[in-house]
Amino acid sequence: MKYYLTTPIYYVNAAPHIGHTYTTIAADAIKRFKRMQGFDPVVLTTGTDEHGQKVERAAKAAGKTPEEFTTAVAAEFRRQWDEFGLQYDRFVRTSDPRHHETVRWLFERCMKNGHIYKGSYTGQYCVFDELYVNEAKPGDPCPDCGRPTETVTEENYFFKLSAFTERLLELYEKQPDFIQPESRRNEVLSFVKQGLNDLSITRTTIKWGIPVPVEGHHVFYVWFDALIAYMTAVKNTDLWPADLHLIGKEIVRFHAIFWPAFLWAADLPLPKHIYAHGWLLFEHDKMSKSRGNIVRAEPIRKVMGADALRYFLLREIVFGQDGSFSYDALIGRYNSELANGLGNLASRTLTMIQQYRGGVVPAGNAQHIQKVACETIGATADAFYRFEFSKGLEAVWTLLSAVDKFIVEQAPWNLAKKPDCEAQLDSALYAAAEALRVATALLSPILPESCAKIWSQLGMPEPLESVGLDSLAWGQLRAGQKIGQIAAVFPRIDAKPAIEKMRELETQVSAEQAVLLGKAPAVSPQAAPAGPQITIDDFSKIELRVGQVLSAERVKGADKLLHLKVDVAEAEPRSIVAGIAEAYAPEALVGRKVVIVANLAPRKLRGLTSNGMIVAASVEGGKPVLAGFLEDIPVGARLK
Ligand code: ME8
Repeated sequence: MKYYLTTPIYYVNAAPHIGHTYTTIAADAIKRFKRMQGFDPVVLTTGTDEHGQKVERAAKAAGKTPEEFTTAVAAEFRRQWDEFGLQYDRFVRTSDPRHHETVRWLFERCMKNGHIYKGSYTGQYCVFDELYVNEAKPGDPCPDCGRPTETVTEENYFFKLSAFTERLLELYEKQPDFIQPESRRNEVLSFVKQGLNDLSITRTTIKWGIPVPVEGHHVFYVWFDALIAYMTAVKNTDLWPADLHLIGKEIVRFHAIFWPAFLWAADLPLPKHIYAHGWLLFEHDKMSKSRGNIVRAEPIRKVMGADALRYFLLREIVFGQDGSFSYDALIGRYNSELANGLGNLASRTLTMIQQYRGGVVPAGNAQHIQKVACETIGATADAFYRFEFSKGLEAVWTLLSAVDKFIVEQAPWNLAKKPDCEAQLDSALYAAAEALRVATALLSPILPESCAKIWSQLGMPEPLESVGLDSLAWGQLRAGQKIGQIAAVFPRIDAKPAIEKMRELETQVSAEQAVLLGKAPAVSPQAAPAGPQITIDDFSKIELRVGQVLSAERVKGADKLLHLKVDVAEAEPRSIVAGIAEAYAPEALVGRKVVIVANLAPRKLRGLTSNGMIVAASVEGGKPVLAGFLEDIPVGARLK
């Protein structure tokens, strides 16, 4: 039976960050697990969402045509997924002519069935989110991103979404697992219960999009265009409908409301499940390109390996809920659970087989470990089946700890010294190796690269990918099997240098991405202007301190300025006016830690006192980016 799953089709107005990697890693893990469950073929689609005003503007800013720009960024997404070993089968780009064809085909089917009409629309539009903001008045900010909305009047084609309200409610009722997890289903349900408005699905104000049949001056609204990419990827195959759309929670309404309605209107089958996972947070805020608080996955892969990040993301965060990323937590889990846990058990077990049995797996058994292993197979499979990765991994670690304890109790190093304990030693070694084999098979969807290494060190003759969940059972490790070459799979990592290296690479990768997106000119470090040198005493005159933004608002009549209240651990918060309004929405700054120059003489700006300065970096013609910290640091701390 086939299984077709998708990730979102990512926007190309920013390069990939760890949030995109998170979804794609989860999708890859699900794909591998489904294969283990016996689905065949299992097909994963990912890709890039390339149309719309945001992309048009980004391309222009980069001095490229939209085609050149989107091709470069799409290639960067692909490169990242390839280097991460993520097994996508289709990479769909919405600028591909084959996709244009599918969109027009679907539109015409909806039109023929009477679900589309022509009308005109005047309203507020958020260019950043590509969304009309209902009920907003001119000048109102976008409720999602806080950026100012623009007033637009357009002749549009409308989709009769309102006509699908009842049918959607019935769908959620009859198929409670259509939207998962439950919290997201409830959110969609209460939204739809309020009634739906018709949806404008074409634009005349935008050029970079798919032209509407007959009316070439209209292009399709990006969400009508983007959702259909899931179908383009598998057109002319029997893979549709999708079994799963895996997405982040902020786009659940588009998937759970618009998409089924479009498909019904075109008489096409619906996807079976939509799973909206939570957000990856950094410094308590959603990690996102607009907030500028992103971490990239590439430096982590280069320093710690792809599996380290896969493990961390799927173990640390309860899938479906929000969770935080930090370098300390990443290295902490790696060292205690991968290096000291799985890695140590593997090398210990294999080394003992090498030492005491000449590298040949002995025959034997241990009832207690067999029982725990059998329970673990059931518990892990059950959890992974429900995408409860963290719970499934926890179950495997229960087995690993049981085996660790068992080895300590059995003390094979003592048994090996006693000739009458041969059989007991055989049993201890067999049980440990067999438990390791079971754990490795179960972990393979999450840790594919490392599990393949352990598998070959165990000397398993069949490929790891051929292990099916149904047939995975205790006792399949063959006595007499020769183990392979032993090597450490998860060497311990020294936190401080590793974090420093990742930070250094982060700066490098972000500079490379800025060049790719045309946000910064390519500069080599040597080319940076040297400037006059200062002494340490000169530097110490500048009092740099950690502050935390308590409130932020726009300054009337000044597009670039924000008025901030910043806590610097003094009796009163500081009032600071900063020229960062074009780069940051005020509400995105509240709670954020910043660096301020605390001893700058106060000055007046637009009638407001600015007592200090916020430190930000920028390149010629680019937007300012606030200086910040990857670890927590108390307010008021001095930078030296
Ligand atoms: O929304 N935490 O594209 P996008 C977790 N083009 N996941 C995150 C994340 C974070 N901080 N940041 C991003 C779009 N993601 C549309 C989709 S689909 C037909 C069109 C992941 O580039 C998560 O999967 O903004 C989220 O839904 C997606 O990237 C948004 O990617």
